[in-house]
Amino acid sequence: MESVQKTITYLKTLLRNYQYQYYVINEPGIPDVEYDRLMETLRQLEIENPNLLTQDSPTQCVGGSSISSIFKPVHHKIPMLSLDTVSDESSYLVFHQRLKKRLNISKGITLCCELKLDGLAVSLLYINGRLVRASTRGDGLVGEDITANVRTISIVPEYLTGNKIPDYLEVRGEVFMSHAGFKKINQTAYREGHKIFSNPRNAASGSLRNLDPCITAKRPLTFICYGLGFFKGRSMPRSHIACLQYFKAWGLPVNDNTRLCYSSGEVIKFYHNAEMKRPFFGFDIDGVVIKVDDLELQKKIGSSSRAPRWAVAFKFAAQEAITKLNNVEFRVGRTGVITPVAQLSPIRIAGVLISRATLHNVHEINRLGLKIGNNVVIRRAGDVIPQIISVAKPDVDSNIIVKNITIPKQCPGCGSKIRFISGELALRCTGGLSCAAQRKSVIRHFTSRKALNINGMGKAIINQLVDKGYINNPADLFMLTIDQLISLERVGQKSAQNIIDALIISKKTTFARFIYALGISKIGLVAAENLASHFVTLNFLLAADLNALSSVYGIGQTAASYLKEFLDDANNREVIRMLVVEVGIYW
Ligand code: I6G
Repeated sequence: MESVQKTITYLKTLLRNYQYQYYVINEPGIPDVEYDRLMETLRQLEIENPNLLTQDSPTQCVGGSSISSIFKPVHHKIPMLSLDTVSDESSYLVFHQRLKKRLNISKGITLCCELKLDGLAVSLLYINGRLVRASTRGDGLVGEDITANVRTISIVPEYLTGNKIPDYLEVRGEVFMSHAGFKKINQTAYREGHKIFSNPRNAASGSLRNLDPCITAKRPLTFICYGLGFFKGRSMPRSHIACLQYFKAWGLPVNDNTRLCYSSGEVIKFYHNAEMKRPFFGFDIDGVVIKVDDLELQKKIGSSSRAPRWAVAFKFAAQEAITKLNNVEFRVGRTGVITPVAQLSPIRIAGVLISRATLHNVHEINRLGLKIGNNVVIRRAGDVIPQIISVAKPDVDSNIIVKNITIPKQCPGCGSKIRFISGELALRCTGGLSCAAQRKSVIRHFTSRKALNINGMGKAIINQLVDKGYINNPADLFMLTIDQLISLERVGQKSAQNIIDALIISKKTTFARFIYALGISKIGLVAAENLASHFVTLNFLLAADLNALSSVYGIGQTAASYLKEFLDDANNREVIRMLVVEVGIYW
């Protein structure tokens, strides 16, 4: 018993600490999924040991806190509650059955289903149709006065429009940031050397709870209403959906994806449909919210001190988890860009086993302060490649041994020098056509349709030819023998002969296709055509200096410098010589 009490006390302290980090200082210490898990553990322990349940437990309170002394306090006339959550169909069905039991009905209940936006709950107060105050949820009873900041959100009307506006209307909703807005402010923050936000919610929260409304005004915040608070001065409709329709008629933004459902089956269908459309909304949602539509019935069912009993958040499977960073591997792409790839202790996120995550570039390693051995927060959003969001706060396992990540000086594929391209924050191998790591993709590009268009030379064949050591660069293709081709899997006499014929035909090409086929970074077909018509002969192109290259129409400084570097490389020159002199490519 004593040890259960200790665990409960420990969990309460831990959760309060995380609530402070999340709601007050806007720096989530752990992913939502971990937070939810700790909360659920505490809730279970309290159910099993009801004598240890106290009213100040995080399980009994609304998540946010009004500890901040920066903004004026606002006392909510009606508490701004949180929502209970379910995260699978069977838990939802339990909620649905409980509703029916509470209402003592066997027939269907009308439920209003909405998207659950991942933003910040905000209350707007309109008196005689004019916005007079906006506040955060805070601890549910007392929030923060953020009126000046909310006034900068253009979608929030200063005056309501339309008819029959109540004298006193409190509207509740979510302030959030779209994916496009988030990308834009992080690009600006990066350019100006400011802090990068880790996700749109974090960006919305930081922007909204900012002391300077001029800064908030520059942030692309938006808002959607989801409910009614206190109101006076006219009779309101009888249902939640009708409230939303009134809001809309008064010029307040509402979400058009809201639907009425009449059975648990329809609700589950709505949930799966929203989950499917999730990557396309353009903003983050973390589930759907199901509410009893009839306001009288809502009243009848009532609320706990924390959440209404007539609503539930049906959350999507977690997209985040914590795992260990075991190593960072540096991989070479076709154009020589070297990308750090995180090797992780395998972990399942939304049913998919994850053991790798992209780190984009070396700057990302510094930005995240990553070290090998760190526990890291992984996010897998939609079909996007998993990413490392942050280093997890080592609250339990603080004795972990970590090791710095060494940035290689030589290409892991060919040992050539690596160059740091500051404009792109990228590492790039200077080995060009001779780099083993780039070999297969370089040759694949060379044979592709818009390049030399070598029929029958598919990916599987190229992979086998490189693996067997028959070819190392594009020029070697033309030295292949029928016997070598026949020795490959699924290549017979006839297809081998077809490949040889295609190689012969491909020797007659155009200067532009030849330039493009070399696979130089930033030199696509259009750039290659411009270069070909400008220089006309290979000799002129090979002799051009940086100035001459960048004077070509459509060739910028970056493309010119890649081109120059490529053409100056002795290995690349040798492959070009072999292609023209020994193979006899012509145009
Ligand atoms: O936090 C919330 C997000 C969305 C909500 C909510 C909601 O409806 C779409 N609805 C209620 C009733 C509450 N919180 C308390």
